[in-house]
Amino acid sequence: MKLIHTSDLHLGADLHEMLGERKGDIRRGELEETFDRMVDYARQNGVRGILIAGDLFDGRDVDKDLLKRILTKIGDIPEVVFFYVHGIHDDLANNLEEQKIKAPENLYLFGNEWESVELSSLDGEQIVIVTGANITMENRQKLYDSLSLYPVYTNIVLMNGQLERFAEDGKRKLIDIASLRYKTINYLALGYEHEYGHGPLQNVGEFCYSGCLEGKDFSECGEKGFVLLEADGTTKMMEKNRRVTKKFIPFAHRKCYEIVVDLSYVSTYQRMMEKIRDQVMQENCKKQDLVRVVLDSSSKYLSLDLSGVDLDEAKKDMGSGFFHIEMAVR
Ligand SMILES: [Mn+2]
Repeated sequence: MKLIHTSDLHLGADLHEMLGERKGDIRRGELEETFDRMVDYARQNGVRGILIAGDLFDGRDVDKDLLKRILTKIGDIPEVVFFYVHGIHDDLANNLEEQKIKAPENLYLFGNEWESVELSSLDGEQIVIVTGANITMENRQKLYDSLSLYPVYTNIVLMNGQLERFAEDGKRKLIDIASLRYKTINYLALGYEHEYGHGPLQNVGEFCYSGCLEGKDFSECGEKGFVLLEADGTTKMMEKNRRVTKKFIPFAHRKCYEIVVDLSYVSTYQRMMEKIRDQVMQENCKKQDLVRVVLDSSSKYLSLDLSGVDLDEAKKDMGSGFFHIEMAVR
């Protein structure tokens, strides 16, 4: 059975400060278009479920029209079931309550205690159990003790939070991997990190962050997309070692690049521009991409006075080859 794992779409994000009025609007629209494209992909490829591991929206206040459009898009394909836990920024259950809107029947919102949903393939041959809960400040201690799964099934668990080893203080929503290790989870679908990443849980299972679907700024560089899962959901009880295999699918419309240019032995402005262009070309940035060029001033072989370089001028000299370009000295 095929499933999609996604998170941190941040629909409705305000990108005007970085991109200006016109391009900010374009980019905000594109975040939504990529969501739509992913849903179309699900329909066209026989995907049975979409796991949204939080931060579907950029904030707790969601524009009513945006909310309606997304719910309509979801409701339009009843053959795909959507599962949702909230992230640190969004809270869809609250939006629906405040706006007095009913969720489509194929959208499942998990609550603050564990719930398990049986997802069967359309032909009824396969079953996967999707279990999820929102982590809150109140439940985050006891949540791990209360999770119990039936090992005869293929178990997918949906959560949003930071891995414990990266958390700096006690106030975060934490994913306690050590406590989840022996819970017979085949795949732990996580949201929070905007970068794709994964690791082992036990001999068969693993945890994975899908990362965001589109890079919005230069803290989100590199390939962005979703995770396509193939879950072995056989109902034959004899089968052991049920597996969920994953594949990262690059899906973003645009990519963000931060390119650090070493200016050692570069003595003229012309030579600097050549070096920038060479490096941008090597990185294979496309015209639809967002590029930030960082001039590295830390070299002890620096002979060009960077304080005398007009960055706006240099940006103009780069031409209008990209959707967005910016320059900085570091
Ligand atoms: Mn996020």
